[in-house]
Amino acid sequence: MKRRTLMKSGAALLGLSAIGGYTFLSDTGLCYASPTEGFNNALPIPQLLDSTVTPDGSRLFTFSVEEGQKSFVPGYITPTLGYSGSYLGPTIKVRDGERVRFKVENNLKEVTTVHWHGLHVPAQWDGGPRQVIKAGETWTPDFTVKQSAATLWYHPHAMGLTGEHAYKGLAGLFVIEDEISDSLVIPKEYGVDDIPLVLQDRRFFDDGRFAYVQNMMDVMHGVIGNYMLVNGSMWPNHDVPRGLVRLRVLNGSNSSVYRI
Ligand SMILES: [Cu+2]
Repeated sequence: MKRRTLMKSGAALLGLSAIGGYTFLSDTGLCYASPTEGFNNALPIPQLLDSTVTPDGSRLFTFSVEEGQKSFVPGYITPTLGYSGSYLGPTIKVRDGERVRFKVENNLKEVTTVHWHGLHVPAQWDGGPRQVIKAGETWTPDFTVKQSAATLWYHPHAMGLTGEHAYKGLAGLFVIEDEISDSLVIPKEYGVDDIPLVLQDRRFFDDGRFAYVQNMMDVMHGVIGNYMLVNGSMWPNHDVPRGLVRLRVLNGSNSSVYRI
């Protein structure tokens, strides 16, 4: 499959009209870019999160939970949430066997948590609903990575707020490498030939705000969007080097499944 085919096919989504008096932003002429037009936005590649080595040899990663805003649809500003930025978060890359520590500062006006989705961690550092980070507070998990190479992610898991926080932009990739992944003859240069693709569908109000759960259909089936984002960008394109390219695809959507 050609890379452009993959990215473009992400746009083929169900249409959605306004339900029950809510005014959603229409996708007419916007979502359904043709194969030869649109896709003029450079694909954003989440940065790798920097770390420092602490005296005990563990690696310390620091990031924050922030409010922000971003224009996804031209002409509309959307209030967002993000990790150390306005939407999504940096990619955290670690190795099997490594002891890692984090400093996570919650700059929201409400609680959140940071859940390491797919990581095998002690319950106290899992970031589930019981590991609340209050507004203005900092959380300092500390664990040893003990699992095979994988593409995982981190996102909030606060009681009653998980879906909304993720929808507004709180999600990032968590990549583990190990001796086996080192030994494989596959692309390994992050952002160059090893490219993350976070797929998300979104629905907006006609003032640009995200339209998360609005009606019983949303509650029962999950919120299905009529706009498609890849790494937080609509209609992205990206030039890749000649040869083999690795795509790490994350379905970072709240409800939708995709046929790619
Ligand atoms: Cu999860």
